[in-house]
Amino acid sequence: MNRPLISTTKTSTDIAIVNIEINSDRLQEEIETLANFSEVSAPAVTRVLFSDEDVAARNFLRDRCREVGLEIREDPIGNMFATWPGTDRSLGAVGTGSHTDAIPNAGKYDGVVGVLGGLEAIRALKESCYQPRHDITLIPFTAEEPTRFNAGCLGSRMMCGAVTPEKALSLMDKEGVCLDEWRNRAGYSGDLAEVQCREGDFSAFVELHIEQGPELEEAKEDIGAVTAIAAPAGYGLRILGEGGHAGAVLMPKRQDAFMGAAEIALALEMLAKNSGSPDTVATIGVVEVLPGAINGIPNETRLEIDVRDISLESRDKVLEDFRAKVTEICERRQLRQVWTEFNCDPPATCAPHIVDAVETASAEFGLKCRRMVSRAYHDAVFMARLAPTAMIFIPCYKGYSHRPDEYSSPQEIANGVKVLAHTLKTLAG
Ligand code: HGY
Ligand code: MN
Ligand code: MN
Repeated sequence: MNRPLISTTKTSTDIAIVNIEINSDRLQEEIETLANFSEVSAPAVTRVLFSDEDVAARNFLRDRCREVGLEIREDPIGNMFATWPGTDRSLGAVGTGSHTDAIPNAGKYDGVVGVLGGLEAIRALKESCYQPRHDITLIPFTAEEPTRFNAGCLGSRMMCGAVTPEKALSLMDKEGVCLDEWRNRAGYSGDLAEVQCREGDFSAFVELHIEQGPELEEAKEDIGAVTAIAAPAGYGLRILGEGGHAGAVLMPKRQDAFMGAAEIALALEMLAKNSGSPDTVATIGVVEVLPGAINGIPNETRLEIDVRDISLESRDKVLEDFRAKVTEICERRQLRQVWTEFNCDPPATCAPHIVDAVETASAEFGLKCRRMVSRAYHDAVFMARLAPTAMIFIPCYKGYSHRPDEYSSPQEIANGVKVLAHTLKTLAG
């Protein structure tokens, strides 16, 4: 049972928490404003790395952080660091944040709740006259989504050294435009080596995010204290065969690159379903068939493959079996296979003391909290390599995400923000 809304000011619905006010109306207004920076019309949101819409969103965010009096720094890849100085600046910062980029035709809450909610948590703490010992830094990370370069969490990967400046500079989008060109267009330059953080820069990191799954809503619980984050693996796979005339080449003579890819796709689904782990998921979200003519036998099919599991072992077993299956299908059909690895990361384990702090904060506000895993990946996966890290989940409608009808209510979001504010206060001393 949530605490009743306590409205202490005439103009907005406030949720007072432990003598701190979350201004839910202000936060909702900002979420709606940010959603307008989109390549497509509402309710869908498309905001791809370094696009005009992404740059407009960054400008909006920078202004809102400045209005709160936060110190703003942006690194050469576009990660933003909006800092509330602590009384002892020699201590590692307590970080919070998420992302504002969005895949095509997504919703308006994925990532945004953690960025604007993080800003609201800082404002609420400031307005309560609390003064942290550690710096508290809000980080809108660059490119959490893989849309532009097939590299998810690019900003946080570079911060923890999981992607080198050389590797980053080699990235190119589907139109052949390289990372440097895109970041310069967005107003970023400088030595990418400066992106990597030093040991001790952060003492903790906690990310607020919508669950992107149905568990909390189905269990009628308010908060998820995340204990582990799934291990993502992403690959490009080109299947190469022989093209030809759709009418003239008889079936026994064909080396059809699409039919082979279709058999490979179904084999992947079968392996994921029969992996023995309920957490194994496999997706082929991008398929390109060449030459792309109704009467031309495909000579090439390009697949983009995403395989995940909370258990590294079961994920890697599925990948191993899948490679073997691809080889068997290609040999039988006289096709060739060309792989590109986009990423293959270990899962992240959340810091027990921060998970405890999330549970304590939830109890403080009379919110129901459950420990759970994250099946989506997040920047927290890479921040966990820099500092003790955890995540706070809030429910979202039917678990929908990466689609225009993604939704979390103002109350659900405010619950998450107040638990975040309380957790930041615990971590920042
Ligand atoms: O794909 C993911 O898990 C994240 O939403 N980028
Ligand atoms: Mn996402
Ligand atoms: Mn996200």
